[in-house]
Amino acid sequence: MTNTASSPQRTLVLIKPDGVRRGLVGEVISRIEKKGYSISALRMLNADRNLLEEHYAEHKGKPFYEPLLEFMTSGPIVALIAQGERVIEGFRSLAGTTDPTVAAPGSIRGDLARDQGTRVVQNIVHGSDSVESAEREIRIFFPGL
Ligand code: DAT
Ligand code: MG
Repeated sequence: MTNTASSPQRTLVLIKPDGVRRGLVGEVISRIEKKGYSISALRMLNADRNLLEEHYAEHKGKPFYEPLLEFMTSGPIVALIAQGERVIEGFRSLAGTTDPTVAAPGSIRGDLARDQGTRVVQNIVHGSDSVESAEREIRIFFPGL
């Protein structure tokens, strides 16, 4: 067989401060691994505002933008790169829809999160939504990778 395989698709996953506070780092990583994706980089950090402004640039000006930055700087987060065929849509499916109240049971957000009555939705994880976003976000959290 000729080697026509391209490099595997990558996505940026963040385990947000609510996930870390609640001790769900292992649970989230376990779901990614059990699905069959591999983790090629991993770090825990206290994200500063500048980094998050870059990451969430598309949401600037929205009513939940300031609460989102405040929430994301409220404690440590875990950033990781997951890879595999169609991992971008695969992880978004594992994560479930943005609103945890209606995210499908079986998904990370559907099983592990709910509305906390806060101005920003707290939903455990972030996952890139396109190849362009994934590569842009990976450069922010893992410069050089
Ligand atoms: P996702 O994280 O599912 O890609 P997004 O990129 O639209 O969702 O928004 C980023 C985060 O901001 C999301 O995970 C939770 C929060 N958020 C989004 N829409 C919101 C809303 N209408 N009210 C409050 N928080 C919101
Ligand atoms: Mg998004």
